[in-house]
Amino acid sequence: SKLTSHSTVEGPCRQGSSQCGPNSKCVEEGDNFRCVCEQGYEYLYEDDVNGEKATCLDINECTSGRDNCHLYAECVNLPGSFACRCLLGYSGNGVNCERTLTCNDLNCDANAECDLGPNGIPVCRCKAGFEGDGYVCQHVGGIGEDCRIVNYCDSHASCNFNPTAQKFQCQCNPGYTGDGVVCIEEESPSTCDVANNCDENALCVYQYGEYVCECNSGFSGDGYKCVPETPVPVSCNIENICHPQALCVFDSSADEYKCRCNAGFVGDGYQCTQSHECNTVENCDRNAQCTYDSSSNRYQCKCNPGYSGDGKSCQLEEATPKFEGESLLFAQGMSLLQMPFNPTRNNPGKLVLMEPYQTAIGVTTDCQKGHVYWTDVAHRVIRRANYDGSNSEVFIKK
Ligand SMILES: [Ca+2]
Repeated sequence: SKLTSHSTVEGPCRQGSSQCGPNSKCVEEGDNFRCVCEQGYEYLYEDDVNGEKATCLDINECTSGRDNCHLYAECVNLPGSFACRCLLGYSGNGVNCERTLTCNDLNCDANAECDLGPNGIPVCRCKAGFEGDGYVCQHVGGIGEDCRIVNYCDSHASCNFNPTAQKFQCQCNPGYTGDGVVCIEEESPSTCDVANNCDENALCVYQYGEYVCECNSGFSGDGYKCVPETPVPVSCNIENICHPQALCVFDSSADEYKCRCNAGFVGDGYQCTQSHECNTVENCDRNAQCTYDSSSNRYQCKCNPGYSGDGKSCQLEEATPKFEGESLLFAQGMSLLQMPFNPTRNNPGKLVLMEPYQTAIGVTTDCQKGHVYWTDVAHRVIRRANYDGSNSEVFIKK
């Protein structure tokens, strides 16, 4: 037994322990040993004259995010460990912190006071002369108690000396009635014969033992406020007042029966006219589309691109020549002239241009560009000008 007790002490750590630095412990591994940092410490390796040397340093759990303190707690770093402490206004073990109640958090009765209890927890306590849980406190004693000691009178009452009872008692203020602890406003005795408070479209009449306001005929209301009666319109489910091209249907949103024009007709149900809008009638040309026109808030037929018309009839568009009136353009010697097919006194025809010494023949026009071309055989060139004769120029030289 002596040997066995010695064997542990005589293991590798017997010598090795002295080589382990502060905050570390020796761990045996077979015939060898190893220095291991104690819990809460970690190795810091640094270069030494003898090579690499390891020391064990405290882990700062607070700054390294290894703590489990509550959001409303502060973390305190300690050698080898850490601690959590709830912030001011919070209580708990630091891992769990709850807001500490204050007197402001409680809704004590007006006749109660708030104190901090033995655990620092606030408590409502009824004031002297009152009893209850602190949230509802009632006066102890009752009517007849001297109201100078505890004023339990209503807010519409005062504590007065009652000569009959020979003590101070609560007494309702003028205009209020009650025992002084509970006072209610006295009802105004003024009826319309005194107060003259009926609506201008009402009369004050004596009825069933009292004066009351009554609206004049043609008006409805309580007599103090009267409004003109509006004639109740006949509902179409009682009397058929709808247009022949309409049906009487129940409108659940308005909670009443309403006339509604049949499909293909538009109107308020009392007057319906045939709709020509293409969303109800397919009346567009086959080369048109029914589109919604936001400017007129209507559906309208619109000819497809390349077609023109009102949408109900669309024609293929063709490149229309730009003829300037119905006239004949011709050359005569040095001149180009324009002559209407039906000359009048005001429009007898005109000289378009004259080029000196030219002999113009073979006049033709480019109606797309509005040009007139002709040959000047005297100069052996082809010339060009605008329809009105302006910008006359040689187009092709000889
Ligand atoms: Ca620590």
